Amino acid sequence: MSELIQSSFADGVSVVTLNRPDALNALTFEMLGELGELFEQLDRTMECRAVVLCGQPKAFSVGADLKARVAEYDSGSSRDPLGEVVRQLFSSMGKMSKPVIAALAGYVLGGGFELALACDIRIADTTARFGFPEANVGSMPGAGGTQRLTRLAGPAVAMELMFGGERISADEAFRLKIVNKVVAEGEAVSAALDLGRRIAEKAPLSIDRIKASIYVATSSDLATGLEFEQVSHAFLRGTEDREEGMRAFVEKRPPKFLGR
Ligand code: CO8
Repeated sequence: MSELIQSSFADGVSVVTLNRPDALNALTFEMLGELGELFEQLDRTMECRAVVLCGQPKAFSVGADLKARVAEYDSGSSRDPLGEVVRQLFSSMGKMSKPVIAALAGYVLGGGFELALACDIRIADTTARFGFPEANVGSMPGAGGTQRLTRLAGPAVAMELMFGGERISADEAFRLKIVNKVVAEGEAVSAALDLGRRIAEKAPLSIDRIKASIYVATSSDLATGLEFEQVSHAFLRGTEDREEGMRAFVEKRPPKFLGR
């Protein structure tokens, strides 16, 4: 792994850092490929119970690297390898068995905003600024932004942000239900870590099934969602961790979950 993506692990939580500060974390093919590989690896790692994704103080990410895109990928209507990688990666995040929490500061623009929307939970500090400038350069959010933001904040909000391209503050993003929480400058990562550690204490299969059920709720009718929930609940009833959780409660001790 290059220095473009850094990661560390403690207390059941992996912290993944986008590390291209000179270009405000503009996303390149290489970075996205590495991020995808790392997420795949973390998804398979039992000890990792939650992931915090963060950037740099000045930018979570300003989106696609426009310079690289012009130089390498700008081939009109032909294949779009960056688009393919980005869509695959962002969709895979929703399918991971553990939560991905975005810790946001500075610019959260374009594809960087779409990356934040592909996370399960967003915590922003007061410096975070959100916007979709794609229409300024003759493009549009193409990495799930039109779909994920609409589901999160509704069509009118999505259209206003994507038509106008204005940047909004962290407080405004909170008011629009785009971020879960706003914290003081420089504290997004520690707030996301606190949440990650709390999640890491829970039964991992419960977290996995809750996440999957909630995603089904955002993309299906009620009957389908209720059925998925019921099947997931029935699955958990047969797990060792559920037995352990109940026993630990009765014995007044902390549970020891093994993900079985
Ligand atoms: N790509 C490459 N480099 C960038 C980008 C970018 N998107 N944004 C900033 N940089 C670079 C600058 O060129 C500059 O580098 P250098 O010093 O070598 O010239 C450095 O980062 C610092 O930038 P600025 O000096 O401009 O910093 P400012 O604080 O003055 O301004 C802004 C910051 C407002 C963020 C400004 O740089 C800007 O407007 N950047 C463009 C942002 C943008 O348009 N992003 C959207 C890109 S399109 C997109 O993300 C679509 C994703 C679709 C995914 C694929 C689906 C198919």
